[in-house]
Amino acid sequence: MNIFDTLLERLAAAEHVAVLTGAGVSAESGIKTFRDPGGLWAKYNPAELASMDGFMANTELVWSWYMHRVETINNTKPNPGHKAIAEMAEIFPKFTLITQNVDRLHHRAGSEDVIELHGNIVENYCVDCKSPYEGETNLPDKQLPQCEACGGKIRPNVVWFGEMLPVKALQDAEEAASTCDVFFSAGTSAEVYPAANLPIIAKQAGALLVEVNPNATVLSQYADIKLKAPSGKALPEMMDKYKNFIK
Ligand code: BV8
Ligand code: ZN
Repeated sequence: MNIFDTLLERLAAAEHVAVLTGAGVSAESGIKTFRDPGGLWAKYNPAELASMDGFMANTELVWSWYMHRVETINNTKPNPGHKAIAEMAEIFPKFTLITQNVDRLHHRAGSEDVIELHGNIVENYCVDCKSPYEGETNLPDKQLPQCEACGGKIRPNVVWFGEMLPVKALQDAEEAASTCDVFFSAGTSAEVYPAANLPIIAKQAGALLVEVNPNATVLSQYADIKLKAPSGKALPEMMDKYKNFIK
């Protein structure tokens, strides 16, 4: 039996399918990844931008970097990979979507109950009093938004390096990884922890581990099945084959 048939068989027998996504799943929507050549980090050092110290030391730089990313996201839309993942939730008996992405494209593709391990880029809050900030974010002349309650600096609601992940999100993700029958790691270099532990937890718990990535990663050696193609192509094709297979 060829490896793809194994995947279809295991999906047909699966009670619970889980998917972990990273920046690669949004690449075909035109959003740069973090570590690919020319990616978001290419120009900057992650610790410099995506960390509290980086933000407090270079507030204008970090804030304008996030505003630039919000702009890009507002001018893009979910791609067929996001849509295939939204369809998976309709087809499998139990489905869990875990994302490291902060762009909310899964939500816009119709996915519900998305576990956002690293927060999201659309919400902002005050670093001092933590009040949610609903005011204007793109102010003229590089002015920075200020908290209306206490005048504190406003930051995006993402998880920065050195910051804890939302406790419930991580717990739910680990629970899904340890109980699912098939685990997809799609569009992630699997280099950022503790998210990168999830595929290993799934594999150790006996799930079939499928990697969807045109390139090899540190996870590839553990993957039972590798779909070495862009997720916007591999996932819709897989779902089409699966729907024919279960007819
Ligand atoms: C924490 C939000 C501790 C902001 C991000 C061990 C255990 C615990 C922590 C650590 C540890 N070792 C090191 C750490 C620290 C650190 C870490 O993991 N560092 C790494 C670099 C070694 N982890 C942390 O700091 C985490 N916090 O652990 O806190 C703690 C404990 C107690 C008390 C206090 C603190 C927080 C990590 C979260 C950081 N925030 N983002 C923002 O987005 O601006 S991380 C950032 O990287 C994004 O979220 C991104 O999603 C994530 C992972 O990157 P990927 O998504 O994988 O993207 P990447 O570019 O790397 O890869 C893209 C892939 O797609 C490539 O493989 C490419 O081939 C592929 N691809 C390209 N095109 C396509 C494609 N695939 C499919 N289709 C395509 N078309
Ligand atoms: Zn405040």
